[in-house]
Amino acid sequence: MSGKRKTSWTIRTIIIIFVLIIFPTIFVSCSMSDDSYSYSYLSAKRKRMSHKVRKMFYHAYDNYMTYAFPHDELKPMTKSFTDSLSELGNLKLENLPQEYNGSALTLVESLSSLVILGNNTEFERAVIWLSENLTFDVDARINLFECNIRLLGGLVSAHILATDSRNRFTQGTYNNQLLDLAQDLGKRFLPAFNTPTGLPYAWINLKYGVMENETTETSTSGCGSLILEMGALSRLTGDPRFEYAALHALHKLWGMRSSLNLLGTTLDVETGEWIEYSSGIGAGVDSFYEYLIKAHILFGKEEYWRMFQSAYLAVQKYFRYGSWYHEADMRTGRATYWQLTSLQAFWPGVQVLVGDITAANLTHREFFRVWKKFGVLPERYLLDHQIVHPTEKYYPLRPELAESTYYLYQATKDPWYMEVGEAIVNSLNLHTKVEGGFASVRDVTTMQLEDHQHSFFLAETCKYLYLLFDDSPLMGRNYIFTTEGHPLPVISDWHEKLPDSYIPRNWTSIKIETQKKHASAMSMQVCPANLASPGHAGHKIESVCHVPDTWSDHRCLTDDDCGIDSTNCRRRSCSMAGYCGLWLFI
Ligand code: DMJ
Repeated sequence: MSGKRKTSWTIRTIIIIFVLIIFPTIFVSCSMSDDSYSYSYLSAKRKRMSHKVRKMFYHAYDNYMTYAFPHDELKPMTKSFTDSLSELGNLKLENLPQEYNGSALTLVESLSSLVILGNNTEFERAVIWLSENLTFDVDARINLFECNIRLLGGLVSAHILATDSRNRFTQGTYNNQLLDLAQDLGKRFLPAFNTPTGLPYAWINLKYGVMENETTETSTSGCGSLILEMGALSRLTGDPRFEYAALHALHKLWGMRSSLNLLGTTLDVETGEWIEYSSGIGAGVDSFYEYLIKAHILFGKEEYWRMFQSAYLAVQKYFRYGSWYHEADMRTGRATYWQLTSLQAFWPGVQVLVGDITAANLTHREFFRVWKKFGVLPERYLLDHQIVHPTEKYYPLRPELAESTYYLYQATKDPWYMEVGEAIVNSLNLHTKVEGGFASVRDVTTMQLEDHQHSFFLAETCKYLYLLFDDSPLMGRNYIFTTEGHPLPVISDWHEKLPDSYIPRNWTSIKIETQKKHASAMSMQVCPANLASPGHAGHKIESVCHVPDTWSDHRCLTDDDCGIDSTNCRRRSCSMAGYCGLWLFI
């Protein structure tokens, strides 16, 4: 080949490479990287997505009001209803009531979401209807935990929102009716605590109290996560019995922990003995951990913090395996079940509350990976075989992944979490939206649907997704969310004075140089925000949003193998050559 021909071949090859590969990637990646993180792009996205979630909420709500109200929950596929309050937690559907026509459960669960969406007119209409019609004097055996988080929590939170002048409730139309209803319900709970241990029965008949021969078996979350709602009820009514009962049960439960600071999953309320020694952070235990840290935030008591800290450290020590959490025997700490459950996805949200954001981010990322694999989260996924559990293939519109995404976005403001939220919203619309509402998924491998729209879809799933894209409704207010997503305000009046020992005397002169870069807020016992205070300017702390690339040599096959950049919290992507980075030219 002559020199001239060689040169022209080389030039031609360069032009072809440029036109076919480099130019399009420069064009695509520049427009992606500039656009995808520009302020105007993000605010347009936030607006578009919050509008989309608002539409989802009203599709679910309007259909409930049309086809199911005042019954408990909507059956969206047949446009009918189910009076499911007495079925919640009742897996074998035992002792169902003969004459029970619902408690407008989904409406109560929607109250705080209506306020967050700014729909005060509908909120007010609902409050008036409930004030005039709702009664708990019904012959129905209900699950104490479920009734507490959904009905009591929904009412207490809505009462607080109704009395908040910022919500412009029409003057004179609200006279604490929701609080009266909550107090009536709370009193009906009290007989459940009348056991030799003070641990409450899991089941109670709202009209007649504890039934004869009632089962004495309950779960850790069932008797250990009542304190937020019952504590708030006591603070609001001045009747200490609710808070006392819940706290007494919590003390008893905490006293049953093993020497490893682990608890089991089920126990006997009469004998105070464990029934199931294996436990994790998912079903039957989850909200126990959540309520320790949230009770500390809401009531300012140091003892909640101490309990939480011990429990949290034990979880990290005995359940955690990389980004995952397995189950373990409370007596030995030995791993028992290697399973991911959909409920566990709340955990990164709790970790955000204590400032362990790096760990939260890693775990959240793994849950999202499973979500993407199926389009939604399977109820149970076998980690050792990487397959869905043969009998727990369902996804009942659960909120936990959206919840953690919301917390992580609030903590990092990393736009990547909005992408996660967008993917969740799109999946829900694609797979679960039907003409009559949103249906649960019976089998995530086939996307076969089930005729049930759970009330927590309105209380939690839609709420967290909405707040992810528009947090203005809660701006300037300090709230915690109950495990059912009902906001409770953090107010100094409810805070007991913290002992001096709680706040380090040398608060402002903590030497961060001596602390490990990645040390967690738990191990330092200080809030990360304080470490980043102006007094400490100049100290470079590696960003808490950092997620390492999957492989230490930074090789990758897809974007999923790449992490979050530690310096700017941007998601790294996989180059054509197979390396993770923040590429201008992919
Ligand atoms: C909700 O009722 C609450 O979040 C509870 O703590 C766990 N399960 C559901 C939603 O999945």
